[in-house]
Amino acid sequence: MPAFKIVAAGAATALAAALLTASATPASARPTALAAAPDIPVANVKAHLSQLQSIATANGGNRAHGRAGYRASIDYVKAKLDAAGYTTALQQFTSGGATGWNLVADWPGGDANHVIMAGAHLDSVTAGPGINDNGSGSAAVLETALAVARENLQPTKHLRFGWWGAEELGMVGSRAYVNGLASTDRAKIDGYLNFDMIGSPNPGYFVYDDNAALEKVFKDWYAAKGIATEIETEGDGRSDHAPFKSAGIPVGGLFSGADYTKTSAQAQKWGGTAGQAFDRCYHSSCDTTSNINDTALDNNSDAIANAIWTLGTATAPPPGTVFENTADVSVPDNGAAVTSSITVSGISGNAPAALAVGVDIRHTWRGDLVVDLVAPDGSSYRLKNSSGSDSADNVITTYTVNASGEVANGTWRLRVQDVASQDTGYINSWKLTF
Ligand code: DTR
Ligand code: CA
Ligand code: ZN
Ligand code: ZN
Repeated sequence: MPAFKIVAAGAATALAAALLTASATPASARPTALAAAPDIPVANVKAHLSQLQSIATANGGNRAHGRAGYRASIDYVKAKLDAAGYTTALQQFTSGGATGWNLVADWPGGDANHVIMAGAHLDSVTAGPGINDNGSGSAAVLETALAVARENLQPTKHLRFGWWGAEELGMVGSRAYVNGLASTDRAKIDGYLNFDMIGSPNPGYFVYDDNAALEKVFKDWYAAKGIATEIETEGDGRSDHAPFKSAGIPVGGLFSGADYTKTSAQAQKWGGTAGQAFDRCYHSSCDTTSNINDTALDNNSDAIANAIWTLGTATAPPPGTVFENTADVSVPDNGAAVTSSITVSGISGNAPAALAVGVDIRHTWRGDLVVDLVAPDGSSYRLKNSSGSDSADNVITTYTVNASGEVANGTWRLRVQDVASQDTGYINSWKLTF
């Protein structure tokens, strides 16, 4: 397994150094969080669910768009956030001839140009109280926001939370929110995390795979707890992350399953009942406070808090940051070119006019080799031409490339080709210094 790492050159703090053991494809380099997230008391999350249940019971048995139960749900969540010091705003929209509302809550502080957002739809179907779908996501996001306030977290990035209306009518509220954002404001959202059904009674642990870096935050957290996860494949676009993704905003999230059936293999790793739906009360009147698996709700709530703390307090790598790939790649003798890639992230703007490209290729008769740097947009920079007379071994040197025309973030590649027979070798490592 190749080890990819980001090390800060110069006087940068140790904070910016984070060793990432990447999966098959290098995840973006990302420094560690400033502070660890607190445990989210599942009892607090369940207390919100009890309130939402009472609201539904007092309002015709549901919390659906256009019904009194939805507005009462919004008022409950807003009151908690106002009391905790959030800046809240209600966004009104109309769907199906009925008025709906989104609730957006900003935690004061953090870099307004880099927003981390988490959200959940607060509406239910008309058939029932919608406690798992989606009181669970709404309550977990609410309790995470309240934990931010309790800890008086001072994140490096700006934290925003959203509760969406009319998701059950087709992500109407979240789409209204995204479409109402100026493009400059959309560009400031570094990531949107969606939580829709995270306490299913026969739970699975599914992670959205729309963005590798966001997916990794959740997968690493669950791996550290010894809980297996699967990629959420029930259908992209089936919840409020879809409008954000369509707008080009990186999205991630968690899901514990709906009306699909848990397989025996899944029951082996997660427990529960094979051959039964993850949530037998999906979109039904029995989606009440009895329709919740406390362990799944607790785990997912804690995973949400970890993601907010990790993503919200991460610091961008300082200038002079090195991105390195130490995986060996063999170079076929007199054959096709091979590449080794490095995914760069957290560097704003373009690459420098003097981008240092450190190369370490072990190869007898190095004159056989042609070496290029390929930028994320595919443009290529020749580092070394072949030379029939250069019989020395190995190419261990640093090239300086004027890459100021290239956006820094993205996947860079070192391309190496052996263009003469006999003499073989491999890429030992290479690195980019920004
Ligand atoms: N459409 C959601 C439930 C749902 C079904 N598949 C997924 C996948 C990911 C998130 C949510 C869902 C609803 O009924 O609210
Ligand atoms: Ca917990
Ligand atoms: Zn639903
Ligand atoms: Zn839902």
